[in-house]
Amino acid sequence: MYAPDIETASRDQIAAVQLERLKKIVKHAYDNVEHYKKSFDKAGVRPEDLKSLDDLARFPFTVKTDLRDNYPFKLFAVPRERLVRLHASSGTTGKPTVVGYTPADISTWSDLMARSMMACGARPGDIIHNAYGYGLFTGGLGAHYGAERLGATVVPMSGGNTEKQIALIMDFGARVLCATPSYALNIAEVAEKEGIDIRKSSLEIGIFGAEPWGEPMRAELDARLGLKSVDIYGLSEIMGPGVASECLERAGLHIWEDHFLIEIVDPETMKPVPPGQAGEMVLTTLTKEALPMIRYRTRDITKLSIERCGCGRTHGRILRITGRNDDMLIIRGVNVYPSQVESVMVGRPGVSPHYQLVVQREGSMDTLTVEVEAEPGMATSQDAYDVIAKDVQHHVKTMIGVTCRVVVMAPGEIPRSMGKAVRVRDLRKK
Ligand code: DLL
Repeated sequence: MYAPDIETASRDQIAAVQLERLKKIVKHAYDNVEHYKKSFDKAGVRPEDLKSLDDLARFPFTVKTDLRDNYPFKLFAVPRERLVRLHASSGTTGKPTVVGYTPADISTWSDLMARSMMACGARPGDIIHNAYGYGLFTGGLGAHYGAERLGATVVPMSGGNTEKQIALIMDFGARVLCATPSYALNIAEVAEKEGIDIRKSSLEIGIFGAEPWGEPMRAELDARLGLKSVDIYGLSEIMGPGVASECLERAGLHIWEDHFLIEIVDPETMKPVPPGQAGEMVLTTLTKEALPMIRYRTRDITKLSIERCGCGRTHGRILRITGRNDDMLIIRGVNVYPSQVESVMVGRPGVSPHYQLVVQREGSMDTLTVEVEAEPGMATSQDAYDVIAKDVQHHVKTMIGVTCRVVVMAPGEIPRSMGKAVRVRDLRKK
């Protein structure tokens, strides 16, 4: 077990570190960012009002549109010249969300990624094959710097060129694979097609994140890649990957509370939910210089547990993120998360774990079509496909209560992801 002092500090020690850092960061934001000055003044609160961690609840939330409204650089708390890196997320509409880092921010991020990777089972001296996309997305460079900080040898592959990825994994002897779960599945599938038994490779650990995935997908990835899949979470607005990560217990993701203060709130009332109940995760950065985020509404739904983990770490654990508020589809009044459909699909006989949901409006009715793919080697007759369609339709109905149309496609017909998979085509918005 690896756990430097702060990872096993008592809850009181963690709270003391948090309060000291929180006071500083709130003042830093107020003094240097016009947006925070205005919003705190409007809410009638000042940094000096922060006497305990609970006092944070008096401060206003920050939301994604605040980043867009202050595009590109107006939320930065340091002069632009002090930034050494920018990242951005494309977003589906409008301007991208821009984030920036000082040298100290990059160093903290590297530390936390190294800490996360260590918790996931990576070790100094490992070869880490990094298939997260490099570029404006934080996954590639985040994992890269973390792997170097850990003392590993990083292979900076980025996404795509899957045959070559497989060849290099086999030739170099990577022990750790970093990728989105959907791309990891793609790697497994291409290896199988090429007749390469990647389960016999040197891979032992998969550090997978950046999109929702569930236990059935974990079992699938463990089996098809012959490794132990571990979940890592993060978001650009707060830092990038490494905000939280599982340890080898695989029982929730440790959120690194010496750098992030977590609240779980009811997304309707914005009041804290009772302990152990699910709600929206709100995060405050405690150490970010360039882009301090005070009470940022992540839109991610989870639960927090502060019970001590079997690994000995004391930092609270969040439950796997099953979906974002924004991803939730409302179909004929029923709330549907793509991840619920995924849990129906993965491991179901006859279908492969690739799928897309197509939502349309016919007259005043929403319709849901689930596009699935027949497993390679299945009979391709219409009769065989009808049996699959009926089976999937029945299980989706049982799981989420919505009757859907199921279209069975031939193996390989659903687009494969190189990064985050596109699971939904909502044609109602057009
Ligand atoms: O996805 C950072 C990242 C890179 C995390 C690599 C892990 C590995 P963004 O592109 O800003 O940053 O997207 C952040 O992705 O709010 C979640 O909705 C979702 N997400 C990230 N990790 C997970 C995960 C990166 N492990 C958004 N499980 C977040 C479920 C995740 N959803």
